[in-house]
Amino acid sequence: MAEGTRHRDDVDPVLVVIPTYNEKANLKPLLSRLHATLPRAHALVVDDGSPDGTGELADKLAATDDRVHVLHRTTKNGLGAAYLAGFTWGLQHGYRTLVEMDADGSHAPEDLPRLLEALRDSDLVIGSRYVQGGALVNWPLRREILSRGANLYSRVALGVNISDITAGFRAYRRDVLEALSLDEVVSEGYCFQIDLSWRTVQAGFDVVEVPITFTEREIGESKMSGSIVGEAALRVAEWGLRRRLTQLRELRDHRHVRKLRSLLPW
Ligand SMILES: Nc1nc2c(ncn2[C@@H]2O[C@H](COP(=O)(O)OP(=O)(O)OP(=O)(O)O)[C@@H](O)[C@H]2O)c(=O)[nH]1
Ligand SMILES: [Mg+2]
Repeated sequence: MAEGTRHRDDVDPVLVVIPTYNEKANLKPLLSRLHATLPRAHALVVDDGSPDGTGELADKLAATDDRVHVLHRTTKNGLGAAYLAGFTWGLQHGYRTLVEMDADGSHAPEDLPRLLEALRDSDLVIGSRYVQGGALVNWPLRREILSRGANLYSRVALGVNISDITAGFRAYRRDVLEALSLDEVVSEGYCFQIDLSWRTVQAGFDVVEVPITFTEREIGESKMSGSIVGEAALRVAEWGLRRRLTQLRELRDHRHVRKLRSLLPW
């Protein structure tokens, strides 16, 4: 990257929102890697009362590092609610760039400068596993099939040209988040990622994907569940149907206009 095009996080720090639930062993190494890559980046840990003490560890780290902030929530309310709380905090505190990143090490902070670079010419940058150059490390085949299936399903239902719409490593410009009526978002699991992408596309913002290497977590447990998959399947079907209905209505109105025009003498 040329010096002149490097993200100026010294003058305008990005906020990296990191939702956590039982990520005690992962948090410190992740923040170290983040700050080794982007020394001025701010991190906001959004912890849902992790029983393993992740929240307390985050407080300890924040006490000696001005770049680390913590938001405590009392109950485990899902990834979506944690991100919404984090975004609200970030917007209130004036950050102009807000990043989503998992705490489990699946998203490499070393990829972040490329995401931020791409954000200079777009509104949302998605770190994608499924564009040319993207990669998966140690992901079980069944997880890959589920993820690719969810992406294909969303692509067909919503008609959006995004290869990795469920990806959770992303950078948003604040204007996008301000425009999206976040208070209406109720998606909880990875459906949250599809939901925000869909809203961003519908609002007319530019979405760009950059390749990332996604690495399966080494420590801790996945929070993926059947209900998370079910939520995404149902909601995406509903949005897809709404989209088709709107298209049909537009087609009907268009036909009416053409018919009326054909009746006019001029
Ligand atoms: N605050 C909060 N964080 C959560 C919640 N559920 C998951 N997370 C965090 O969100 C990130 C992604 O969760 P994972 O368990 O890795 O889920 P995933 O990445 O979809 O699934 P895997 O690929 O199996 O790891 C991690 O940092 C989790 O700690 C939640 O209910 N509240
Ligand atoms: Mg994960």
